[in-house]
Amino acid sequence: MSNIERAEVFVASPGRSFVTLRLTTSDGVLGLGDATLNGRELAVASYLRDHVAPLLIGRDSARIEDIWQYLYRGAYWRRGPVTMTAIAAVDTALWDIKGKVAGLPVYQLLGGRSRDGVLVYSHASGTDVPSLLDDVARFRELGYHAIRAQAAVPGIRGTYGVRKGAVYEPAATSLPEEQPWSTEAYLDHAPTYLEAIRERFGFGFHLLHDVHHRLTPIEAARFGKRVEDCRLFWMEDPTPAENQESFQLIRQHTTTPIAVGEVLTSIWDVQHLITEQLIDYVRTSVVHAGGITHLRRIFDLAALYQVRTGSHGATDLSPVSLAAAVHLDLTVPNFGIQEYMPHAPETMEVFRSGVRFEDGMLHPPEEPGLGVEYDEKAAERFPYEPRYLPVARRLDGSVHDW
Ligand code: GCO
Ligand code: MG
Repeated sequence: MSNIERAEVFVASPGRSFVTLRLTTSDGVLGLGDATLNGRELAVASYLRDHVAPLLIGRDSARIEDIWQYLYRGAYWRRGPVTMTAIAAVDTALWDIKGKVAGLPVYQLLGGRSRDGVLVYSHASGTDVPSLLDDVARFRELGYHAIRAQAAVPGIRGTYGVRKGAVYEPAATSLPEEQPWSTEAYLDHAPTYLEAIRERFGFGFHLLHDVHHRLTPIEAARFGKRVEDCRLFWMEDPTPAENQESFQLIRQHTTTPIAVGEVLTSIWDVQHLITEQLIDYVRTSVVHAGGITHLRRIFDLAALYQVRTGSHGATDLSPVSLAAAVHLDLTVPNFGIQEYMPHAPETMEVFRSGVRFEDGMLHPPEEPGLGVEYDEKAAERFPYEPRYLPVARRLDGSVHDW
């Protein structure tokens, strides 16, 4: 029996802020899990250090399902992003350990390959339409078969989702920046650049767009209908998913596919969206939805309703998450697409990952476990600095939805 002997939590900011859990077994096997909850990092670090680590010591590291049930059902307070991210980190680290003990990459433990590689999309953006078109051309040259496109809204300072420098970094300030938002200006502008992309580059690749929860259901319906001829792969988070019935209204008006779930953290949070077929892609991720064990359960439920997967994979999810996602994506029958934004060079100095990009697809490392190492010495050079995403305010000064 290989018991959990140590549970260490590392918090560092190599490019972005990351919380990493490392478990060590009595046989000296290491397992890594991502525990990053962007903008609330220390809440998860404390949950793990203060409330979960003491429960893990001495437990059999092979009993992944039992430990998952113990942490989820055994606790009085269930669900929520902090809890589910903490459980995810433990679960991911245990799969990493199981792979190393078995001498197999994690995807083999999950049933083996269902496909040759994992189709990914990346993010093109522009401060105006010509620079967006140049960025789309660049991603086409890099070999991507799927591209998300976002452009700044004219007259509105600092549109979210638009890259400023070489690396996409929306969480740039130690207190949340406040940015203006105009739904009218966005609705007038966004369809025109999506159309310009199709006009210039044609339909030989997938085009995606993220609405970032900014529209009401009827506005989202209007948007989806307007862009139908662009044949989007998906429109993402068209409206907040708290009142899930509101997606019915969008559905009544448009066949533009819908993707939701990057801020949802359990099977209960996506149940209605899936079973009522209100979405086409579920965007829950390994790190925020309870790890590989729970995400697989969500994906199986989704498969019954022909909903496909499209996991969140922005740069605030660490390379440990990305590797875990790629192992799982390779195996699930109803895989759709995986989000992928290459991490900053500083991030990759700390996380050594064998995940490989080739011809628009990601491929997992073939070594046992997840195939990622954490260099804690390198991480010491990047002490934690709190950083927050911006907050949107309408032109009249009132707070808008994230
Ligand atoms: C996405 C997301 C990101 C998030 C980011 C938050 O689709 O990738 O919406 O842009 O906003 O992950 O930190
Ligand atoms: Mg998104």
